[in-house]
Amino acid sequence: MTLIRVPQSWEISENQITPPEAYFNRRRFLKSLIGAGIGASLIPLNACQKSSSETALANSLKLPKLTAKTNPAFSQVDRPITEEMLAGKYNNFYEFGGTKNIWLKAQNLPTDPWKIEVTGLVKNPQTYDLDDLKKKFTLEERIYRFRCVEAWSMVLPWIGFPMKKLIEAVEPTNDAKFVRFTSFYDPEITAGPSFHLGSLPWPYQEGLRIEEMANDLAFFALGLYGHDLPKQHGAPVRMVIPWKYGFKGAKSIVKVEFVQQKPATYWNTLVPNEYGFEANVNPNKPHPRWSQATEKFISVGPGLSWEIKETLPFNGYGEYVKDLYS
Ligand SMILES: Nc1nc2c(c(=O)[nH]1)N[C@H]1C(S)=C(S)[C@@H](COP(=O)(O)O)O[C@H]1N2
Ligand SMILES: [Mo]
Repeated sequence: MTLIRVPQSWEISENQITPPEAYFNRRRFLKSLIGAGIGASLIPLNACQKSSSETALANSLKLPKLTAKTNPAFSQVDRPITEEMLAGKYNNFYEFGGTKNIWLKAQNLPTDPWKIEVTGLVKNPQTYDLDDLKKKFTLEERIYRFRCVEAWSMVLPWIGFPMKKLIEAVEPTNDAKFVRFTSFYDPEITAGPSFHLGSLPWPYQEGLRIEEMANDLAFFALGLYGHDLPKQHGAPVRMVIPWKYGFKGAKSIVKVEFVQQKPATYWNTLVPNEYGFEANVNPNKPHPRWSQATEKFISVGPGLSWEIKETLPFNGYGEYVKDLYS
């Protein structure tokens, strides 16, 4: 499959964490501004690029408050919560480019108004806007471990609701076996230049077995760090599946479809031997190009550094999900 050539430029970012100097250096910073179409007005500010970048980052995280009671079952893990300024500038959101520092480009994501269509094999199809979601579902906070397939990890305080509540609301029929989740996609807005070249399988889609979606851990996040979800993290609503690799958690969800057959998913379509449909975190199953036995835990900012930690089966959530895979 010729598409396998396409990922070469991002093999680097998968294997290696970019040092912060690299993504705050002058050239890249200017390039990212130009990419976002606002370079010209900021170029005279050479002298304070780093601080204006920090300010822009802080602004991208300055969002309306969204608070909810912390679910006592998920109120802490054995690691500190990752600092917000660090999580907010180290993202994967390929619609905006293949590097980690897409936070600025992601600010182009239009999130208001937003609709999420829930459809397919259900008795009660629904279209929700964001207010509907906030009103119809009881929000809670959950502190979850987060593990990317590239072997970096964080701990993030999400605000949202369990996916099983959505299942209850729409009542899937007996034929519904899988669920397909679709991310926002508009090539005018989202595609970074290199991503126009190959025929990539946009929009980004992910899938779960319906039993996985019904597991208590599976979560829709509308917020993070006590406020609305930042655009770089997949505003205004994204999936969080803490026992699976991060790529299973599609961002900026516009559609949820209950279906009979296993849906095709983005990374699995692109590189099937590297990114399986199930993608449970598993220290004993190496990725074809690197080990998954350990991970780089990113917690303290503002500079990027990490601690090497052992990876846990199911990312530490085995007690909740073991029955799904017996
Ligand atoms: N739509 C969309 N969702 C996505 C991705 C993406 O590129 N596009 N990347 C995935 C990957 S690989 C990871 S690790 C997480 C990163 O989430 P974060 O940037 O909020 O930490 O988002 C996932 N969801
Ligand atoms: Mo990832």
